[in-house]
Amino acid sequence: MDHLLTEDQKMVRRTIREFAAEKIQPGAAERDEKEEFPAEILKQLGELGFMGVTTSERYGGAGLDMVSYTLVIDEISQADASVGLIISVNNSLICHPLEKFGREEQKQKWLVPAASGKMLGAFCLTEPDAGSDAANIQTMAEPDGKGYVINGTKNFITNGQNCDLYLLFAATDRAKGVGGISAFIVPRNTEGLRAGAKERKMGIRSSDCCSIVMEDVRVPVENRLGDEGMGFKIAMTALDSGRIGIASQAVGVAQGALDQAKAYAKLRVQFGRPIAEFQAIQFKLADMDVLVHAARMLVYLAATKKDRGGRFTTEAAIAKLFASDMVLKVTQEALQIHGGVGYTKDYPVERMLRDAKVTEIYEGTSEIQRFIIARSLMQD
Ligand code: COS
Repeated sequence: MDHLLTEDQKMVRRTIREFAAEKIQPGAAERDEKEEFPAEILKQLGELGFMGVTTSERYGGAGLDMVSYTLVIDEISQADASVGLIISVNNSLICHPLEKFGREEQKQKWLVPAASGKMLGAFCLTEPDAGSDAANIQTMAEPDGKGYVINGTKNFITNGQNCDLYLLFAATDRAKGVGGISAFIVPRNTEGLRAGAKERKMGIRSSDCCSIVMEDVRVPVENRLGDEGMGFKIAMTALDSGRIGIASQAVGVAQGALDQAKAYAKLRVQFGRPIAEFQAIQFKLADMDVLVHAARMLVYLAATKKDRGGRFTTEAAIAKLFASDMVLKVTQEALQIHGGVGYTKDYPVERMLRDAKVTEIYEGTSEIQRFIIARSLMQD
């Protein structure tokens, strides 16, 4: 895909590739094992401008395009998918909606630190009874004259324990359904808000994920993002970008697994020669390469559509659906090529396979992506 990239985009990719090889990849297995949050890496990524890749420079970001953003997530995820996720959430689900929907004072107060890596954000939409049915949120934000009093529980919140601010969605008028949901910026140390225990996950283990419980959490009116009732649209708009980020993450994990499988096949000798010389293995590698290329192209199509303006909901859903299905196939084949050692923690492919699964689940399951794609087909 190199011929599709500008010199600037290639330079971004070179920078993040070098950083990932030197600073992210070496500790990835240990962080996964210990479920250790990569705080120091995030600080350095912030200094390089990668916490707000597409955020304009005047708000502390790098001011780059969406294609560059996908390259950043792709390269990071080749080294460590957990870091890829943390960065993707802060970029797509925090900085993007703050820039698009925030008032100038909100941007100065929250976006500038979030985009420059001084604050980390978490996106609080999901609830025990509102997963795929995101409009069914039960968390209530009741006006109290000065602002709002929020009560409710969120779950599966990425960055929940380590963030500085939450972008939180709550119903301000339940009778209005989807049109009665509003978005709020809530600092983590707000009284009445508590982060629950860290989920013990199958993969993406160095990114923390927990529930958030709110009991009479008071939020001033100036912390409402957008008008009352705009929350659902803000969430869906953020998720459109988020899905491109997750698709890029899947492409990165798959590329990482393919590279590992290729290297191992060249080294592993059976029947007197490296297994890479057997057509059975070469064909597997060829099929994996085709899948990674195809997914990366779909990511590129979605990102360029966003860069050119206009709605890209369907393109993002197509990229995420294909890439998350693809990464499972590719990581399974990579492990198969490794044989017995692939099933051990001595090689990174087992981690990559565990990390891959969740791309079919978070930021909209594959079933939701199919629903979005089918609905758009029916509207044609
Ligand atoms: N961008 C802008 N606006 C959007 C939008 C988008 N991508 N998607 C929906 N909207 C708007 C619609 O235009 C509609 O507005 P109007 O009433 O003014 O027409 C409103 O939001 C309601 O949309 P819709 O009718 O599509 O809502 P549904 O309840 O049918 O929900 C799905 C649609 C299923 C697509 C949505 O709930 C969804 O994405 N669910 C998955 C949630 C998710 O990804 N969770 C993961 C959380 S983060 S790990």
